Amino acid sequence: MATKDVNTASSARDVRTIDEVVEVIATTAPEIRTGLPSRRVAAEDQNPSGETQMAADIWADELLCERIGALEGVGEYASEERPESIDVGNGPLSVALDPLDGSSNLKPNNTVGTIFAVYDAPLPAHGRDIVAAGYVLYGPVMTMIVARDGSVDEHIIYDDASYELVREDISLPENGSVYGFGGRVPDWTDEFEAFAREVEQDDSRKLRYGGSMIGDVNQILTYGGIFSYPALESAPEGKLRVQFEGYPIGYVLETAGGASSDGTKSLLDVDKDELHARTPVYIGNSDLVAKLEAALE
Ligand code: AHM
Ligand code: MG
Repeated sequence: MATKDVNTASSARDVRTIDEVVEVIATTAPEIRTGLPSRRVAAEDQNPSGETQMAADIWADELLCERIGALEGVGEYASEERPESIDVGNGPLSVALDPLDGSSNLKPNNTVGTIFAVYDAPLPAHGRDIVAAGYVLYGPVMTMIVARDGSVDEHIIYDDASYELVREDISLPENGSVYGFGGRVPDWTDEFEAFAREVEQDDSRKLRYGGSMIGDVNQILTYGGIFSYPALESAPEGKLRVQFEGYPIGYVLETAGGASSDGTKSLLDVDKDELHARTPVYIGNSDLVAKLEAALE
């Protein structure tokens, strides 16, 4: 469940490559945001998870693939939008992206994000191989969260592609005050529904669910609480993907002193060897995630 026992980069070369990946993610973000207005339409294709892709998903993936793939220290690139990982060089690190998380939010103009994970292993990699992870949140302000070297930092990204560190070593606030749970309520398991009702009983907590994991997770990082896209009766593995969503968000939350779980163990300990495998996702304050695990037992 909770640890601060996260992996970090060991060589100077890997540290430099992570710096470069973060730089690409930050400097490409304003361009992605500028390109969204004309790409809020469904594309003809489906992604490997069988979901309709938006034109913006495909475009953001291609743009980021080209730039991340050009970095010398990166050997493999994969994303939620392409079936296989691709070789992009001889570097030892792999980068896995959800180029536009929550892209169904483009139509109603709600929050979307870009999630990244850097693995010190070939893809599909294991959660314990992550050496850095984070995300860009395209909200009223563009912010970037980066977890690496045991610290979670927040940056503001400006329209001219410059970015500024605004918060260092973020810790999840205690006494979390927000919660957000995905999936249809009638599709929740009885155990999860009972847990959700218990969470709601505390009148200091408010429901916050926006349909973009990154927007919802950033609320948890700001106010504390619990987010989940749970195991469903119709989908015991939930919806979110291990490599592109589960591991990176688990890494961010655990580095911030919170907890992550697939229902029984840390997301970072999930063993799935298929690139687009899914997992239930539960993240937030350690006490709430411990209660959740007890409720699902
Ligand atoms: P996506 O990466 O294809 O956008 O799908 C992931 C998103 C998450 O951001 C969010 O938590 C979830 O799907 C919302 O799903 P739903 O629309 O079923 O509530
Ligand atoms: Mg996603």
